[in-house]
Amino acid sequence: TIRRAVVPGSFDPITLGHLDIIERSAKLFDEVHVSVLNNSSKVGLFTMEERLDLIRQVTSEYPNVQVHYFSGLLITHCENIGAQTIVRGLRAVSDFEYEMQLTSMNKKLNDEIETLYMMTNNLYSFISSSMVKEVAKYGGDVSEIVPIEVADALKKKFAGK
Ligand code: COD
Repeated sequence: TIRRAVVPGSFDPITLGHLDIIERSAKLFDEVHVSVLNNSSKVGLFTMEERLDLIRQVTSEYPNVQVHYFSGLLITHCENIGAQTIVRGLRAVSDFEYEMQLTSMNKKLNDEIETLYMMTNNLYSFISSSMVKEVAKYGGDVSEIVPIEVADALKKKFAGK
């Protein structure tokens, strides 16, 4: 059987922390599906099309990585694409409580689908999309914490505001 993993998230926008988890997953699984939550009640900085486009650009060197969006339940999305595993990153103890709830609920919905946690790379443990947006908004340098394509996209976003 093909080992398929889903790496789900908001990715608003993708950071080097996310990319590290995706790259490491690509070594462990036959197929990695980076799946972006389309949440109509939560307006992000980047549109869905922009997020997908940025993720596709920065993962183009990995032939086994695919990028999609999903709406509704993550578990239903995993069932639809035939993924047996969800991969999540863990940065700090503060992530743990939310992640435990998420995993427990997903287990309840379908206990055949496993969630695997990867410890953040120490270099990227402090990075979050929200901080990246805040730093970029006020003109700070984010070129060492996001891919260059994302740094450029952030500059354009905030230049136009
Ligand atoms: N280092 C390592 N990992 C990182 C880093 C970093 N610096 N930054 C982020 N990550 C990891 C996160 O821990 C996460 O695993 C992943 O990267 C994506 O991060 P985000 O912040 O973009 O993702 P979230 O937390 O917004 O994703 C939430 C989901 C989309 C998974 C969740 O809301 C969901 O599944 N929604 C659908 C509805 C559903 O099924 N809910 C669950 C049952 S109620």
